[in-house]
Amino acid sequence: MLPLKQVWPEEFAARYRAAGYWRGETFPGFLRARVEERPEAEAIIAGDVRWTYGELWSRAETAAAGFLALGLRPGDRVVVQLGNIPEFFSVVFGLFRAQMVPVYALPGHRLTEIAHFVHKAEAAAYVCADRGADGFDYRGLARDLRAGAPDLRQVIVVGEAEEFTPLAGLDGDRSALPGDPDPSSVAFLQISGGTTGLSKLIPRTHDDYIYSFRASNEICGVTADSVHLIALPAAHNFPMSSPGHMGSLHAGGRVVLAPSPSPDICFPIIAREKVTISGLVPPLALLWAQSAPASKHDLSSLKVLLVGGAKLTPEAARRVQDALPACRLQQVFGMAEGLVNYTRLDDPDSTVLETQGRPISPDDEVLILDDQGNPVPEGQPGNLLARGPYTIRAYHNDDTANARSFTLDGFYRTGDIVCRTPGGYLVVQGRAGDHINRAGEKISAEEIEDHLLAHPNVFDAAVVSVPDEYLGERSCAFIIPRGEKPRAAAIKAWMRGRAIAEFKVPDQVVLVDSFETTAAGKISRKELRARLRAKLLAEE
Ligand code: J2J
Repeated sequence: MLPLKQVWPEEFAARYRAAGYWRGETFPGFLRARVEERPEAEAIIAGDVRWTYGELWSRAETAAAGFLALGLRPGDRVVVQLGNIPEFFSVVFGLFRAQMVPVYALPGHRLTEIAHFVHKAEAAAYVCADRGADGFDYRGLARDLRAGAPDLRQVIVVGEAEEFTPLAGLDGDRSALPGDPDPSSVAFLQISGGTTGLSKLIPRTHDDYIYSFRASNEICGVTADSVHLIALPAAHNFPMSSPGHMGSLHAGGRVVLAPSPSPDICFPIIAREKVTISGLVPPLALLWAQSAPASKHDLSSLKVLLVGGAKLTPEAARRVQDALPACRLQQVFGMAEGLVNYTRLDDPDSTVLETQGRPISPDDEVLILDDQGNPVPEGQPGNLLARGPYTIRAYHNDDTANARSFTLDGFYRTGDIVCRTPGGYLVVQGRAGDHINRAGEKISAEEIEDHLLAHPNVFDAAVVSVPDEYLGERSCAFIIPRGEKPRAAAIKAWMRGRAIAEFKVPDQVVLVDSFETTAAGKISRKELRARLRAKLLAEE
């Protein structure tokens, strides 16, 4: 099994420790500390379920002992695909406690993506729910997964397990549990938005990740009194760490789970639990803003609303701020690879409305370069690169991506085009690469083109992003047919049959005779996609 590592050169690691960013804390270590301080304080709330810190810890230890009893070992990777349910927390803290490594999948992922994570992480186990909030049966997925992944030793199911191992039945000898992990070791694998091809795995260490949400807590005002509503999928990096549920648990606050981010589900929860902070992607923030003024629910407890994952335009930001006057809007521009920027709670309105914030850390190094690698003049757009105490230096097991995504001196090429204001705030202008940011869900054009090319009646395919009033961006697939001309609806239905996340199915399919690339001959895919997008926009 390939070892997990994330290595900063020693001089950097020493600097980050000396500055107090990396304090040697670990996931099991910080949760145990909160339990010792206030075992009866509420940690996780979901509907009628309320777990105290003591109960969360006890459930995590039971799960941890159970994982060991099943034959799983410290260091084993475990793909976790759970929605916003309390067991998400007993499972991941159980894995941390047993020194196992969660690989975070989103509830929307299907067999194709899960099989890729299992393969790439060399996972020993898969944890899922019996059914998702949308009714999807993950046991069927698990069956297909197992058939194609003989090394997957265990499938553990929350709920009705059928032939698999039920989480509720897990138990074992707690005295067999290992001590706390090395804080510089990899705690989990997060997944990348996937600019090219399939998602890459992002190894994050205890030290670096805990620093990112501890510092985020300070920036977002999270304390033991905070009540944090998790409306986005808990496994996503934004609701996990910016400042996220992990931030709230670190602070000893309450985490409230919403089964869906819609206002009709979330507003009653905000009123009932006196929620103080939440995070949303821009389309959802606009939906909340639209519903808030006429809502019969008391939303006055909500003091901070973080919005990020995709660009929030100044006009949209104004709408959100106006609709929730008692609540401070905070823009957040982050990435699972590391760098996170926030507008600050005491920033003037113009900064909050018009920028995507500035980095968390004084030691976040940010470069804005032209395509030749030279710094652009201040205020001009350029490619954003980042290096710092919580930005990775490499993906797991992917030399090709590493060569492309990191400079020799360790900067991560974010793929984002940004400008920097004189005050050091970043304004996102777009993407250098070809991915579609569909309401915060990142879709790689290349990955979707690959699927389309597997269709017998597709000669060639190019997938582009198109501006969309609600989603921010939507996907459009241009297809040159061969043989019998397929219908657009049939292509979409066929894509659904590829067992991929629904958000990856092209929103629009356009059949064309050719891509009209001229005699000038070969052009890059990137150039081709740009031309097709321009043509579509000109015709609209
Ligand atoms: C424009 N683009 C944005 C923003 C992310 C906090 C917040 C978000 C993420 C996230 C995250 C954007 N305006 N405000 O992990 O901790 C786009 C950029 C970026 C990519 C990263 C967090 N906020 N983006 O969205 O790994 O293109 O993380 O590089 O999913 O989302 O996507 P992801």
